[in-house]
Amino acid sequence: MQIKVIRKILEANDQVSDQLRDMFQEKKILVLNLMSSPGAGKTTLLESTLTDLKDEFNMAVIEGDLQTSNDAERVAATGAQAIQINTEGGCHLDGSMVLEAANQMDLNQVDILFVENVGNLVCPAEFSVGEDYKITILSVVEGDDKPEKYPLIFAESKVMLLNKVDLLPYVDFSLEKASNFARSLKNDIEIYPVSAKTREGMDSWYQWLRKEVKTKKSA
Ligand SMILES: Nc1nc2c(ncn2[C@@H]2O[C@H](COP(=O)(O)OP(=O)(O)O)[C@@H](O)[C@H]2O)c(=O)[nH]1
Ligand SMILES: [Mg+2]
Repeated sequence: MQIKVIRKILEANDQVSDQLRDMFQEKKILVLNLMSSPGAGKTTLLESTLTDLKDEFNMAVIEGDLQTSNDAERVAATGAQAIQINTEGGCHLDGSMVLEAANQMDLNQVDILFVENVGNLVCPAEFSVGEDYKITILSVVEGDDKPEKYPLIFAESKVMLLNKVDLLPYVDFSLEKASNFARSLKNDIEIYPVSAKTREGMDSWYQWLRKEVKTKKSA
């Protein structure tokens, strides 16, 4: 019985996310669903990306958190259009929340829409929000066994960003071990070690964004 209910919830979400996907496709917006545990650096990565690529792309952000509009304020300070969703206890964003937020935004000239999901490595993986790709950020302070412990989110992701590499000298984290686990779950996952703080490695991430925007526009 419980399984049926869960299936119905996921099916209802798939319908809304298909609607979102059509809307985003029509406008040729690259939509990226950013997922990670709390504190891995999603908002910091957005702040750096929005600042560094400001002159190249029109970017907008939908922020998801249980409470507060802190993250929307942080990203809006870069000049990007940003809107905050508060899930008030909900552990992930779903299609209908993102649809409501998207309807309040001006997406006509937007090239990239980032959706910062609620911080955890479990629930967000289950729910599509109409994105082109899911991106998972794992920071090096969390331990290199996380892809093995939370396989679904990594198996669902197009890209894994290994953030906070500036802290590698202080923690026991093997980039190779984390990467190998992630590849065993998804063999073509793209992996970029970065520091959203010092900008180390960020150029590879930016190159990936440039490539994907181009593909989207020509589709
Ligand atoms: N050393 C270091 N700290 C970082 C980096 N990225 C984020 N942080 C810090 O990690 C904390 C959480 O970052 P935040 O972006 O709010 O994470 P979020 O919860 O995933 O959005 C903040 O104190 C950031 O300054 C990084 O690349 N290196
Ligand atoms: Mg955040």
